[in-house]
Amino acid sequence: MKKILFFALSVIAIMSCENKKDESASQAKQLEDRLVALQQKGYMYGHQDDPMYGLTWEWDRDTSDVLATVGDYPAVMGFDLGGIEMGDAKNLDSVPFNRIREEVLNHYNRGGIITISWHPRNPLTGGTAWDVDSTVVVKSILPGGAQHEKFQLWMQRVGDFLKTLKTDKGSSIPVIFRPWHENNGSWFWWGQKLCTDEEFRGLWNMLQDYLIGEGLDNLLWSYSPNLDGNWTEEQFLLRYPGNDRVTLIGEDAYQWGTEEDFVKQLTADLDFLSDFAKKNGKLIALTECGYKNIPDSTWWTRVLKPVMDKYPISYFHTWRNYKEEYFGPAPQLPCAADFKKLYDADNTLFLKDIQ
Ligand code: BMA
Repeated sequence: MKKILFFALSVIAIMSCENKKDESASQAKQLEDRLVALQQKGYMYGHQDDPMYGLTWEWDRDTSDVLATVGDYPAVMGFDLGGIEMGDAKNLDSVPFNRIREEVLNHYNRGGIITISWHPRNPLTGGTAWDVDSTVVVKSILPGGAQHEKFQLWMQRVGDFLKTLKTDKGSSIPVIFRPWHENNGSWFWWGQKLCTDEEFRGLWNMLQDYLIGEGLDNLLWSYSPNLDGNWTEEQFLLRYPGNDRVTLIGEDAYQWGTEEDFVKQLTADLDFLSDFAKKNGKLIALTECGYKNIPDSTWWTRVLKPVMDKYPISYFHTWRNYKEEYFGPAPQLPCAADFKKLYDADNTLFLKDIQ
């Protein structure tokens, strides 16, 4: 009898553990399932700081250059935590963190998807994320490094903020989190020439293990290097955090040079990424993309869309619209009509398509 009772109690205990595990995995996993399902319908459009400011306005409520252009919000909205590590009230682009929290909730409530990046300051020099004078910054914050303790506090501040992203009922809001982006370039202190492959992976793991250890199970981890054009699997794997650590593989792809070069590189990368993702069961996205100030009024449908149409991407995300530096559409821009064409296409998804 005792044995039966013990067996029954053990089964109940195991089941309740399993339930807990399922529950704890559910926010990120549910978002992953949703992304997989949506990808069958097409690819979503995302925009950085969309409800915060635009070409001619800032901090208004319920305003968006994208909404004003096509009558719909982006499906994905992105926000950045740069500055949270210092305990600042506003991020590196003067966006109050309280406002980020508010807009994350607004967008989640309207059925949208959130992505968050982080441009932390340089923990060794105190400079910006773009301060690349020293090649020992990453080393200095890894365990045993002189700045390790300081960086613990920085991670804690990121974690503390992320923990506040909750619905009114108190459940965590799922977020596509993509730290240490564009790491194959050398313009951020965590970039290619600024640390070894091993140090980079150590950096990724340190942040991920910390945030997961803090109970943040609502983060869907996105690894997003920069446009490369020449990836081989061997080279890509040098800094790839691993299949157990990444759900979505993105790339940040801007046209800086000629259209031909951009299309060629983007096509090569998406060939590689879509193959790699298929083999490894991952989602892919253009986690950032664009053509600064969109000097070509037909760029969206003539250059970008034909490439995206060929690949199973989850979303493409343009950076912020800020006065002299903008990447998304706005009604007064020459590219507005073309962007509307992109919006009207069957395979592009905006908020109304995913609600
Ligand atoms: C860069 C630029 C900067 C901005 C940073 C973080 O690409 O847009 O002006 O501060 O992103 O948003």
